[in-house]
Amino acid sequence: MEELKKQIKADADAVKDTVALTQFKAKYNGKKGAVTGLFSTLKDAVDKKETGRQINELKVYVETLFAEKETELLDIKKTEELKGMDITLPAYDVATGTLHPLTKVMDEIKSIFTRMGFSIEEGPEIEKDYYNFTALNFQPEHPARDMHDTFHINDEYLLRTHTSPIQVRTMEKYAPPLKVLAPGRVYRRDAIDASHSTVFHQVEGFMVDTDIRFSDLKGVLDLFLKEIFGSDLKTRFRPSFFPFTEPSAEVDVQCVHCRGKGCNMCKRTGWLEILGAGMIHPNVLRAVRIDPEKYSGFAFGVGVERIAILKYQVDDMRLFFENDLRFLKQF
Ligand code: 2NM
Repeated sequence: MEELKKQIKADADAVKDTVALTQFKAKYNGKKGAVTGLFSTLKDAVDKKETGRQINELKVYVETLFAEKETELLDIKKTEELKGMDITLPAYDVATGTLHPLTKVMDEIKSIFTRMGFSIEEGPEIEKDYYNFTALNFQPEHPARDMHDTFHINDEYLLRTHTSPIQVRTMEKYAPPLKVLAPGRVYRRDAIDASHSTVFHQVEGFMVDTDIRFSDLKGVLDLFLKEIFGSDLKTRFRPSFFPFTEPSAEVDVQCVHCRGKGCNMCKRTGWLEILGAGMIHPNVLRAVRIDPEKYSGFAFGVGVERIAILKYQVDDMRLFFENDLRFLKQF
């Protein structure tokens, strides 16, 4: 038995591949194997129990060596395989999408204003005439109602032409102080060309509290324009008219292209018109039951496509809506 055990060990040590390993196991534990054969000699043994135990021990010994050798051969095989490849090579690129340029600009605008303490509110695109016009101080026959042609759904409902209805809804829902940003998609019945689309995006914002002045509006918008276009650019405010603000202003920023010198983009003026703004009209505050004697506020509105066109120097607004990957991949 001792001799056989030594022989088993020597045979196992000599195994160099899986074929030899299979043969090794067959030689001892197979049907005609040497250890298997010993079991048939049991009937003639003096101490059957002890002999049986020893033979069984040999059988288990063969199995153990077989398992050890199998693991060893697998390790060798893996190491050999790795020799043939450079595991430091970078993985193949996985194709990923990109954010739409309008989403990027929208996110950037939201980020600038939330850092100034504004919260964000949204509202329905199918809106009541009341929230889109009446509550915003547009009289039934006010000429300003013609300022943007509207997609009407019926006498009561329309596609919102600006995001101002969000502000009305917000002022109805919450008491001042308020500092809110209203981003979203809006609709106007315009003829489509390089700078007009029937659907576009707006971000409006407003602030209502005791003692809000025009200087607060100037500070907030000046900071916004410097953040989004560059801190070296000046801003200017010109008098204007909106039904929902009094006084009202158009806000210009120095041309992002020539930085104020005058070029084709700014029609040699050095300035780009970028925002509308003003102090919220007392009639708007009254419509939402805020006392204009106690509270005041400012509001502003900006076109997201307009900012994206200037920031990325895109010359045709239709590119934003055509979903051409050759265009979208550039952002
Ligand atoms: C603009 C320009 C000026 C504006 C006003 C209001 C509200 F609801 F507070 F009265 N929301 N947005 C506003 C004012 C919008 O967009 C060019």
